[in-house]
Amino acid sequence: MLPSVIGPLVSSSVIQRHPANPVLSAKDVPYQATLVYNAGICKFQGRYVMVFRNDFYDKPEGRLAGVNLGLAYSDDGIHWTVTGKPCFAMGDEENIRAYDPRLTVIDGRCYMCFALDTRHGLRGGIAVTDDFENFDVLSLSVPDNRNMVLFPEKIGGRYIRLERPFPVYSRGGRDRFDTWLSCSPDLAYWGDSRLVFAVEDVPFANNKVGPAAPPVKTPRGWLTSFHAVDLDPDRGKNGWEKTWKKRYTAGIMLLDLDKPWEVIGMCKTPLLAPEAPYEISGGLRNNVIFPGGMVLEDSGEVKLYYGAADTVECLATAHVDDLLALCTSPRKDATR
Ligand code: BMA
Repeated sequence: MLPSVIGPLVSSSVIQRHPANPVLSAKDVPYQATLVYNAGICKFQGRYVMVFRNDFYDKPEGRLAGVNLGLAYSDDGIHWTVTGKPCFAMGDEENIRAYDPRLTVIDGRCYMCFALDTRHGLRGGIAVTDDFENFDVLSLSVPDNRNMVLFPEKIGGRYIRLERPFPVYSRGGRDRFDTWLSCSPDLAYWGDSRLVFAVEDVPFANNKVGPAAPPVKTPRGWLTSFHAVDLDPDRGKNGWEKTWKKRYTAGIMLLDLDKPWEVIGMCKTPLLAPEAPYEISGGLRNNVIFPGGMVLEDSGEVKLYYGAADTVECLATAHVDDLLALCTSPRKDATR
């Protein structure tokens, strides 16, 4: 049985929010922008690259006018310059909007996973680019699936992605969404799907768990962030939206290097829980932390980028050894 209410949550002491937060917001964007968040980030050709989600409104707290993906570059991963126009949008009779990009560099090419709302369901897409101007869409899943992230290298000769399908009917007609993994010979055809971990495995979730940033390789395993969602029916308004009863936290785990569907160790408390002012107030949906990018520096510093309150983009840092030391618990816990 999942708990009906999770209660207060705090962030781990090993991670620090960057004093420059938010590192990107609508005021940094030279075209129509309102909510700038849930970015994918990677190091590519000597620079940090960010592709961010931009929901633009006719006026603040007004009506959603559209969604596109913007592009920003940085030399230090902290200060960003947004280019003059959005880099990606998918809108036509069938496709409504692409959003929540995640970037992974594999063999020198940059791959972008994204969610795609369509008139017939929610699809997960994978595109490739070499210049962030031209994108080739390589695959689109059947509905409903999203939050795909690619591992940065082939494992056992196959490309691997984490993903979060939406099994509504078979999980009791409610949100009970888990994290899965699929394999591909070519990034177009996906199969050999397996469950990686479920809502029941995360003590700070009672609603859904999904992939966050693409995994980072360490000698001990794939260091992998995830998002965990709890719902509390007693929560009130919590943002511009009429009512917002969910909370999104970031978790951390380690996956086996050769069998990435095996969780070697999981931290059973949140890595980041909403606490800072830009996470808990003033946003479209407060209490949301949604990581989409993780960079491991040569110094051992890990930069974790996350959307906050579905409104701005933020950065938190930790040492890789401290993150690995958190990933100790078995996936299945006798208490749940
Ligand atoms: C998820 C996605 C994310 C969003 C989050 C919190 O389902 O829509 O884009 O950040 O909800 O609203």
